[in-house]
Amino acid sequence: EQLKGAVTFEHVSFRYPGMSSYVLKDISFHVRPGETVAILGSTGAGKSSILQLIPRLYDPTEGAVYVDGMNLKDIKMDDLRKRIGFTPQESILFSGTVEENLAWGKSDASLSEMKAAAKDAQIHETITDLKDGYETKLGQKGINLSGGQKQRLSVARALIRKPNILILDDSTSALDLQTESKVLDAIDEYKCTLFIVTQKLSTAKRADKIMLIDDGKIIEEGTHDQLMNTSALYREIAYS
Ligand code: DCP
Repeated sequence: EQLKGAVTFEHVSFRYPGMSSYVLKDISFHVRPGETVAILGSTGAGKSSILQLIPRLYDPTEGAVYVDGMNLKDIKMDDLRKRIGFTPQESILFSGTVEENLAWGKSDASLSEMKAAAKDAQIHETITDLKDGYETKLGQKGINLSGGQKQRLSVARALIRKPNILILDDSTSALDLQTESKVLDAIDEYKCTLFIVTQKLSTAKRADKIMLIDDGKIIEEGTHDQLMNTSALYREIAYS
């Protein structure tokens, strides 16, 4: 409960275990509690690699990551897991009911908590329209969801724990602009620090900070208005 959600990267360089080349090169930034950070960049630039370091899926090869001034290595993994919501690029759903999938990682979640999160993620109505509602089986022995539905279910799963830090790694890419905007409006109410990988200008515009990543480095940083003024590269993305 104590985490506020400030995130600091200090000269972080990273290479995957067993690899010789660095995928992140001297990344430094500071995000204040409650800020929204949009991360943009072409494929393979290192966006996912940056975000994976926050829940400690990997540790930096050099440098350090701090949350609320504490080195991540000094925070108990259990506390991190409780306070950080992370939806990976590929939604991870398993063969089980909607309810079981939502509660994954937080087995004490109540149905009303699940419903509240599902409403925020704009997936509640889809669920109640299913044959057995929240008890509907997914996967091989059940029904298949569309890409966008899977993404919203993963977002709901992350919201259930009311995270201080929420990381959406391209997890709203399959949503139409209007639905995505509703999801982001609801997330605003959680007052969490939000990292969102996106290709959408409408999402970048909402952010307190936009980070443009290329070849493992932050090449531009600022708000939409600032970057429209200062960055030819950002303008190129904005008008494309
Ligand atoms: N990489 C790797 N091993 C992994 C994951 C990635 O060697 N397990 C490499 C591939 C890229 C670099 O790291 O050269 C950066 O990959 P990212 O997934 O971090 O890049 P992005 O998230 O920016 O790319 P995308 O938008 O395609 O997800």
